[in-house]
Amino acid sequence: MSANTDEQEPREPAAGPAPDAPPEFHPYHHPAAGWGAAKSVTGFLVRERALVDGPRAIMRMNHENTGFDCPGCAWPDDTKGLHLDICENGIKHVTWEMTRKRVGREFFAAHSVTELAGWSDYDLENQGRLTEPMVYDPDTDHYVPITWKDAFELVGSTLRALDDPNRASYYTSGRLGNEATFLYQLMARELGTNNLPDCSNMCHEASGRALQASLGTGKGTVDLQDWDSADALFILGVNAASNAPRMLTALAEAYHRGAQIVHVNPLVEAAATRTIVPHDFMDMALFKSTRTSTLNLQPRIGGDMALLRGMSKAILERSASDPKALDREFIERHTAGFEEYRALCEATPWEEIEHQSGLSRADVLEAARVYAEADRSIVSWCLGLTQHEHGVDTVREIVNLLLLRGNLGREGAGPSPVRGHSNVQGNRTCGIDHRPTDEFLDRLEQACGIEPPREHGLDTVGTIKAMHSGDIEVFIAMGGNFALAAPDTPYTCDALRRCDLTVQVSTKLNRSHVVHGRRALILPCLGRTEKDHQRRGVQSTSVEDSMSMVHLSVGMKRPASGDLLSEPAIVAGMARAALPDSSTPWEWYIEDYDRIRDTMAQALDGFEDFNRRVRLPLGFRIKQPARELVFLTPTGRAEFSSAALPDVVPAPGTLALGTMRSHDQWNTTIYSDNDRYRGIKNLRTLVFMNRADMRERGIADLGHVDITSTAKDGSTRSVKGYVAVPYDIPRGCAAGYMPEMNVLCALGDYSTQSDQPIMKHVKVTIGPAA
Ligand SMILES: Nc1nc2c(c(=O)[nH]1)N[C@H]1C(S)=C(S)[C@@H](COP(=O)(O)OP(=O)(O)OC[C@H]3O[C@@H](n4cnc5c(=O)[nH]c(N)nc54)[C@H](O)[C@@H]3O)O[C@H]1N2
Ligand SMILES: Nc1nc2c(c(=O)[nH]1)N[C@H]1C(S)=C(S)[C@@H](COP(=O)(O)OP(=O)(O)OC[C@H]3O[C@@H](n4cnc5c(=O)[nH]c(N)nc54)[C@H](O)[C@@H]3O)O[C@H]1N2
Ligand SMILES: [Mo]
Repeated sequence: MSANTDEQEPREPAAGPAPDAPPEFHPYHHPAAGWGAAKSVTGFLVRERALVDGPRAIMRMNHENTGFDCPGCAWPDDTKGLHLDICENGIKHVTWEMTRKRVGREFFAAHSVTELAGWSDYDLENQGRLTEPMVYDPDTDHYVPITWKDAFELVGSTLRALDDPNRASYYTSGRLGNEATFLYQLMARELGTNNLPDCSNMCHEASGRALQASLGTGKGTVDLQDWDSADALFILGVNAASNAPRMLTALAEAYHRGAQIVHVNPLVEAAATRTIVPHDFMDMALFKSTRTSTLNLQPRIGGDMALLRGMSKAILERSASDPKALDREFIERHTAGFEEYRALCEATPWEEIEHQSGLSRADVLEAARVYAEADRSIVSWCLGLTQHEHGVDTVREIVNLLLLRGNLGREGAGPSPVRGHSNVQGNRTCGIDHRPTDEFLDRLEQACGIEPPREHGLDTVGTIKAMHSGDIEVFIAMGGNFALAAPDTPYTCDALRRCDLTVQVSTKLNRSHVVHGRRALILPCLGRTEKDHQRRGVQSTSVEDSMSMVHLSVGMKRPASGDLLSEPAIVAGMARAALPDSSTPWEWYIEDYDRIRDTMAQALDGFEDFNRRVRLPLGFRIKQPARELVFLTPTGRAEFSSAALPDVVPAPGTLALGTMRSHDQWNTTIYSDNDRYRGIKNLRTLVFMNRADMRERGIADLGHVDITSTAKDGSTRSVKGYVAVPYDIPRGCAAGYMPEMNVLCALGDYSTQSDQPIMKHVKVTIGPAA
């Protein structure tokens, strides 16, 4: 390991920790969760030196309005309120925030930004919690302390000096609570812009647009009770055991009561096998596992829409002899566009459905049979369906299938997207939207006495383009790790570096602090686990889960440092400095968040009587018109869509690559180089491939490969020296980890339907390493 220095291309710093042992590859045969998870958690608590605080915090997580909301994912809390509904990854996520390690001024004095830029992402975050505001000093290339007052004044004076408010962009990562969210969008709009990109632009934008177009509401319609009473659950494109582990409980319970559970995923993920229910101590003690699947289908990447179309076709064929196959009354009374859709399904040949889905006709018919025989069906999905060119059409095809059998607006039935960040859904509800509706803006205008801009703003991709061209000069991020989460890493980093000012409101150090504008601020904030003291006492914030339940989250820990501010207070500080004459009572709002909620109750649809209802034991559910069979669509009905099937089959010699998370990471936060359920230890720079595809390319098992993507505009991007891991994945498909593989995703390759970057269907060639 010596002589290879000068001539080598500069390599991107690794995302994960430097491995302390060689990589290992062993197929995983144990149930999901259970003792493997318990062992992993204990090791993690020890490493983070949180053995005392960790378990105490966990007992306070997700409890009826007395604890804090688990920041791990957006799966709803168990409404029975009886047992401790926790999971391995939620514990890891909370512990990561509660670490005793600190990053203070001494740390920044000791390490220049250029030096830090060479560190791995793991090492950056692993330094611990940020403790005081810092400003970049270009003369010394170090971050140096700055007072909150001066930091706010730097933001304020820079924003005031812009010749056009649209030269600033305000990013949100989905951790932000509702109250801070509301103030943040208010600040942007009072300043005069709708430039409000968010992580949802990379996540579930397609789901929102599809559901809005079909049903007139951009959210799922089911809740956890519906999950408890469905006869069939269809789970598409989600790695639940890692990314929504509390879903395992719902799956195991469904299996016990005899429900059908169909998983649709190019990979057979751990949640599609067996689980030991995480909180069931008896099951844990007895090693008793439960099946979590009755049928697994492995379509090709992007093949879901063809599968769904095939299921509809089968249902329609079946209806010729089985009058109960279709819910004709529902179709007649509540939908529009059925005849056109029926004709389209009939005209789509089975050969095309097989070719595009990568499944046999028998498999498609089997899925359709399960669907036809269930009285109540839920279809649930995540990124495997949304991060595609045709994500919107695919989610609309889910709705088509549900409508055929009236699986909407009744118990145990309906669409159920699994959202990502714990409050990403609440962010949108509370105004983070670069394309706000006029109704929303009218109410905001009335409730807050501002004149919001009407022109649509920039989303994530649009912001990166505008930073690059110089149209955006100021970039403010409420949380997240924009540099690494966004596509086309070098391009995005270049875009950030062209800004005049970048501001990161964060809990931990990350890549977006060392890739910054000409001037840069790091503003450290309280985490969700921490007590938020304001003038009128300890404050709570609210969040909304995947199933539209809004409830309070109250921190209980002493803050990581005495110099942290809450996110609402940071927004208010920036806003007052940028808008000295504003008649919005920024300081008054921060004294007591009930005051923010009173304004939100006036401004936001569904938030009437907010302060009272959010304090009900389980909070409240935002009303869902579609659930009541009220469709706010142009026809006033649920609308079938009739989109042509896209061609998703890779061209000869190429593969479709999906980028995804390992078990041991939270988006850009990497906990280790392991991916337990996929049998990987100590390696992240790998690509899962079908062995036949490897043979065809002369790639040995665990051989080194170079991967090159070709963008829509013909440009190419590469990663080199990855390890090819033979895996049970359909031919023509490959998979590997984000954020390392974001360098392969061209910024211009976003869906024309959703504007979402195409992160699950990257066109690549893979060959032995040069
Ligand atoms: N522990 C943990 N929890 C998390 C996160 C985390 O990073 N760590 N991230 C959070 C966030 S922000 C989000 S958005 C969610 C993400 O949750 P997921 O959607 O589970 O995220 P990914 O890891 O991207 O996994 C996508 C899954 O889709 C499958 N897939 C890929 N392409 C296709 C396809 O064409 N069709 C089908 N049917 N499946 C496909 C992959 O095999 C994989 O199982 O999780 C949230 N929860
Ligand atoms: N190739 C590829 N790229 C992807 C994806 C993919 O599947 N493939 N998935 C996309 C998706 S779904 C998403 S959601 C994005 C994620 O994009 P982001 O939300 O931007 O990224 P995260 O990694 O979740 O952000 C982690 C950082 O958040 C900060 N943080 C943590 N807690 C708090 C808090 O309480 N307050 C504040 N202010 N900051 C906090 C910490 O500093 C931490 O370093 O990535 C997207 N990128
Ligand atoms: Mo996400």
